[in-house]
Amino acid sequence: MGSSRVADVLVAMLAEYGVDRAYCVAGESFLAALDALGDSPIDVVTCRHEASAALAALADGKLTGRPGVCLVNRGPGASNAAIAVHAARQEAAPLLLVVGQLPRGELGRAGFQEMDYQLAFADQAKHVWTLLEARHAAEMTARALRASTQGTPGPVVLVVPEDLFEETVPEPPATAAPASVPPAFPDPGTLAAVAGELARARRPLLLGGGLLAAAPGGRQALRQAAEQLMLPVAVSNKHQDLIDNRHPLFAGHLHIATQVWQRDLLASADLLLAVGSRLDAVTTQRHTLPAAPVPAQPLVHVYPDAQPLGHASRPAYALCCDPTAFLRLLAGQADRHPVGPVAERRAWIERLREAETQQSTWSPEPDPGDGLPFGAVVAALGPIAEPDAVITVDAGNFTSWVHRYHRFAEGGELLGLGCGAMGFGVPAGVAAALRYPGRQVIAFVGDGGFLMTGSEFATAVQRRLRLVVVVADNGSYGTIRQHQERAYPGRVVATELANPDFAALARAYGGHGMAIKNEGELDTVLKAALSCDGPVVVSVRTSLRRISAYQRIDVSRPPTPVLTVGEAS
Ligand SMILES: Cc1ncc(C[n+]2csc(CCOP(=O)(O)OP(=O)(O)O)c2C)c(N)n1
Repeated sequence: MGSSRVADVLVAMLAEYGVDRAYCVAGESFLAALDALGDSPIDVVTCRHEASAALAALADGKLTGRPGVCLVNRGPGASNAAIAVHAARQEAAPLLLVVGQLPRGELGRAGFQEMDYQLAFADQAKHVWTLLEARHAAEMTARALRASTQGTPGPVVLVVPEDLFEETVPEPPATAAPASVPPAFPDPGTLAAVAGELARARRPLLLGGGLLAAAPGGRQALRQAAEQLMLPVAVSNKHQDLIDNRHPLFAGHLHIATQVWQRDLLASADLLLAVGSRLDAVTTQRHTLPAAPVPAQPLVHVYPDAQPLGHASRPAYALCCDPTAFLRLLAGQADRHPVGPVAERRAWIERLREAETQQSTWSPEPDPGDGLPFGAVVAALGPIAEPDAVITVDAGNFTSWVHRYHRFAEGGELLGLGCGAMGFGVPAGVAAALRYPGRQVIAFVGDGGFLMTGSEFATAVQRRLRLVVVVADNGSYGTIRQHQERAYPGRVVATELANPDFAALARAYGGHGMAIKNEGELDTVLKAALSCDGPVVVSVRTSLRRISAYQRIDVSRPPTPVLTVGEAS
């Protein structure tokens, strides 16, 4: 019988669980793990900042439904990665963060970069486990991977002391983990009762949640259940891609900028069926849809973890089961439970549809005089992007235009963070371009967000990725400026930005760089960007006056000028 290093065991276990890519910033505390990865089939993507590495891993986890994996150095590296741990918890997205720890003999003496990860990630990670015995390496790695996807998915931090990575254990390592865990099915009696309620409802609403996005067949199950049972579909925050936005049953996206009139219309539903959503604060429009603690209409809540069921709003029916399995079985109930009030149902669906079409139809706007309304860019890109394009969004006001005017087609995907953390757009674009080299990947970012993690454009150049990064450059932390205008009108403090020439910056990285200054250039430049064989930044001078897809502000002073290369001395 041979022996392996703990590092080899960990990497073998990752591969056994289907991990084919890991993100990192190299560090001396996990050299053996890097060495083991070098001999494995796992693609190691080296990034320029641990925040981006971990956010890219999180994006990969969202795309695949398997844990995204990131390895970081102790103390400073782990601290940089914390934003992704927080985000993965908020998003219910599977993430495994492997942290190299000080050698065991140096712990507890205020060691170099020493940190207690149990304390540091206590409120962020689902679990923080430290490997203390080489012989537990296989089972603990397996446990960490499974824990990140089971129940409510989330981040798991696995801490491995540097010296332990080098220790050897006899082969082959054994784990208690079964090859696969079958999905939990709904109770047949409750399923039939729910199907009966849905058939009788005049104005039901099916709310599709994020767990359906990465689950194999989740989107199809959602569409089929909706079609079979005549159910209009609203989608949870940042999951606008769950169903074709032009489908007659698509009723809207519950996000941070959903307008009150549309929310009120959706809230006039007489039955709410929420599937695969934890019913977080943004999706529920601050717990008004459904209302908390007592919803205005009967709520059916389906989630594979009992904890979120009834967490804020009391369900009439709570089903702790697999969301996709539930929808498939529900669709099969259609014949036994035909819709009763068909005419009223049709009228309800049409009303919702009209409202959604009305709010998402772009009509060109008069020139605001200080740059393009970003909606013009989104509207121009829609018809020339492939239906299965992956769109990633950073956080900021520019996203309001994307959500309002980009219509996701079947096969198209959206990657964004419901928790609103800036810095996700470019790393997520890198992750998507690596995962789907044949698809268009378009990252929408603000000028603020781009300078947080846009250095991963270097990773896109290094890996020669087809990635289009569209930077909405309004010379401002626009979202905060909008809040300032509301709370302290005319008092602009700490929100103005003097930016580099983003197109020139992209070229300096070794990629392509283009700029759009007026509407006339939109079509040509966007088409050129989409046909680039490598990464490209398209910098768009956007209007600060037209600060979001829903609001204008009065900009009395001229916006901060953009310095071009050569002027910035
Ligand atoms: C990591 C992080 N830091 C700060 C914030 C607060 N914040 C939200 S939006 C925003 C401004 C975003 O600016 P920009 O990327 O330029 O987009 P814009 O809002 O101008 O469209 C800030 C600072 C945040 N959400 N995340």
